Amino acid sequence: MITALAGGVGAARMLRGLVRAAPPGSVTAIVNTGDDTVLHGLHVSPDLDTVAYTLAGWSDDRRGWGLAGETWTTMEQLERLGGLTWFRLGDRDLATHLYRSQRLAEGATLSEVTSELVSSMAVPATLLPMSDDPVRTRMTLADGTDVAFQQYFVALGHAVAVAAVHFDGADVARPAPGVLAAIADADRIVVCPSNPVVSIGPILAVPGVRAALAARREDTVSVSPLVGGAALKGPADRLLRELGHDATGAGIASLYRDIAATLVIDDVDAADAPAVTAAGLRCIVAPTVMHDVDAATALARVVLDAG
Ligand code: FO1
Repeated sequence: MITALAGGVGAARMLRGLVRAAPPGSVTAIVNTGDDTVLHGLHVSPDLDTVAYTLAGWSDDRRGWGLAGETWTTMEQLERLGGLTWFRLGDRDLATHLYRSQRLAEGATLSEVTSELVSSMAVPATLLPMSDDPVRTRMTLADGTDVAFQQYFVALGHAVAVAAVHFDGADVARPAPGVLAAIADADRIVVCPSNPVVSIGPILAVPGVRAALAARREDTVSVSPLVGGAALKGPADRLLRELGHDATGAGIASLYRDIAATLVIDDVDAADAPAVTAAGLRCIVAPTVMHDVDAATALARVVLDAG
């Protein structure tokens, strides 16, 4: 059984490789919900949807989120009405938010709704929200203002300096059903190449999760989301530096030291290996850029074979 900690795009690509490299039905992803937001009265779970769409083969890989072949007529009409359109919801993507919001209004939990969507999309993995309780990532910007994650990531295009990150609700959130068991029972645990601060961080902030992972440290392999000190997509490197960490393999190693015994870094960062080892993690140097499914599958094999 493989359990993966997952955020958005990088994790979705890693999971696509893991699903191909591991036995059928053996992959469980614990997915970040700190990016979740309510817009137009609809509950949107970006990372759950990005992972589900990617594993279902429905995703628009170029855009990195949402559905392939998407149309935007509802957004165009909403524009005419003077509605909220900075967060783009495609016509087909809206169906997911309508389904999830209706089921939540009926009293279903996020886990139950996720399980229903996974089976209707025939997603070849188990997807668990990190929690069924609301946890919302918020950014304190360098100028002191406090904004919700999507405001930072989309409305501001994450082109602003961050002074602090916090996860509203994390202190009273409970791991979703199956999360602690997926950690305790896994043969291998993978920390996917997601943003360590705002994608993996919220998962670790759910009480009980970090301790459960620490107990499985020896069986946990983490994959750096940085290549040559930069994130392939999103603000991971800048965020790390703004929050006082090094945007290097050693910086990632220091963040994951208590939960993972191994860190995989890209070939271009091979010179970082001694610093990763010095930080107390075994370092594996391998190609980590998953430009296609075969590359993702090769990386998944590196992670699964990291004995
Ligand atoms: N990202 C954007 O940069 N612009 C958008 O308009 C946008 C809309 C959107 C709608 C649904 C969804 O599931 C994701 C969406 N994203 C958008 C990506 C989203 O902000 C990120 O996937 C995560 O929150 C960070 O990984």
